[in-house]
Amino acid sequence: DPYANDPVRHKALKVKRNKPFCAEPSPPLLVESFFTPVPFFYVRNHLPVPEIELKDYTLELAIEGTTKKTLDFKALQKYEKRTVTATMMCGGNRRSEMSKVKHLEGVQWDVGAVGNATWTGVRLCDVLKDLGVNEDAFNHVQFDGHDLDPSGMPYGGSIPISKAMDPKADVILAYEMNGEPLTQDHGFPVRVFVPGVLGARSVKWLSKINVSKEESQSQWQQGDYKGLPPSTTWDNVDFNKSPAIQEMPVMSAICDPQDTDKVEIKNGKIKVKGYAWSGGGRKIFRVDVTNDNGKTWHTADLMEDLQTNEGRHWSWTLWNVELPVDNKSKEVEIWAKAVDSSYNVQPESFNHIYNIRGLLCNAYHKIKVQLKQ
Ligand code: MTE
Ligand code: MO
Repeated sequence: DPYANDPVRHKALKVKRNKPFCAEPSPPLLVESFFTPVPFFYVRNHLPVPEIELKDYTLELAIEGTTKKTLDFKALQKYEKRTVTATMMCGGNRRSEMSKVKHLEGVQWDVGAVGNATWTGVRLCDVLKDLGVNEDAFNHVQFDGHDLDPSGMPYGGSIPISKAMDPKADVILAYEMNGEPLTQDHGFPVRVFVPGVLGARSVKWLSKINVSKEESQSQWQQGDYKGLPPSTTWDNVDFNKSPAIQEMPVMSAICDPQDTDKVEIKNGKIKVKGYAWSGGGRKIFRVDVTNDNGKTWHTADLMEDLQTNEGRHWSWTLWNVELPVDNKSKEVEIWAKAVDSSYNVQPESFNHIYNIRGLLCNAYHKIKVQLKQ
C-alpha cells in the first residue's frame, strides 16, 4: 500500500476520500476564526504523501529544462523571510452542490475546501531574479512536487511568469503555515503558495521550478483544473480547447447554520454566518442574503479586512447577518451571494455553469433550515 506511511490526521476533518487523502472541516468550525487552525485546514492530495527529511531536501531551479542551480533548505532560507496572509481554495470547492444538477465524478466537497492562513517563506520573485531570469523571454513558471504517480511522474502545475516575477503578486515558497513549519500533509518542507489562484497551482513538496515558454505539461495543468463548457460530456471533451484555471471567481458560502439544521429564533431574527472570497486579490465589497427567494435582501456585516493594499486582498472575508423571520413559518430557505471589487457577482444557479469536472462551483449558496418554535 503506497499510502501506508501517510500521516495521522485530526478527527475534526471529515474524510472525503482516503487514498489519496482528501478531507475538510465542518462549516461552522471553519468560520469560527479568521485564521484556519492547521489541524482543521482542508487537505487535498492526489498521490501518496512523500516523506522528506529536511537534511535531504533539495530544490532544483531550471530554465527550459536545464538545471541552473540546486538549493538545499539552508540556501533557500538565505533569501529574505516574508509572510503573506491569504486564503487557499480548491477549484472543486462546493462540488457536491453542482452534483445535484447532474452526477459528477470527483471529490464531493462541501463548502470547506478552503482555509485562511499566514504563509511564510521566501518570495519566488527574489529567487527568480537571483537566477537572472529575463521575464520577457518566457511565459510560464512550472512547479513539480516530490509526490510521484505510479509511472514516476510528479504532481505539477504552472503560473504565468508575470505573476511569478511580480513582487506585488506575493507568490511565496513557503516553509511555514500559521507560524509553524509546514506539516507533512501541507507540503513539508517547502511548497509554493500562489495567492488569489485555485489551490491546484500551490504545489506541495516542491522539488523543481522550471522557467519556460510553455505551461506545465502535467496532467493537472493540461487534462484537469480547466473550466469546461456546460454541454461538454466525457465522450466529446477536448481539454486543449479550454484554458487552465488560474484566478478564482467570486464565491461565498453560508457556514452556520447548515442545511437542514434546526435554528433558534431570537427577537424575531436568526443569525447566519459565512465566508466570501474572490480570486486575483479582489476585495469583497458586499454580501447579500435573502430568506424570501430574493424579494428582500439583507446586507451582511463584513469582518474587518486586515489588508489595505489595493488589489492584494488575498484573504477571505467572514460575514454575519441577522435575518428577520416570520414566526409562523416552520422552514426558511436562505440564499447568499457576494460582490467583489470588480462588481463581479455569483451566478444564481448551478444549472448554467455545470461542467463535468465540477469546478468553479460559485453559484448562490442556498440552504433550508427548520425554525424552532
Ligand atoms: N501539490 C502536490 N505536490 N500534490 C498535490 O496533490 N494538490 C493541489 C495543491 N498542491 C497537490 C498539490 C490541490 S488540488 C490543492 S486544492 C492544494 O494543494 C491543497 O493544499 P492543502 O492540502 O495544503 O490544503
Ligand atoms: Mo484542489
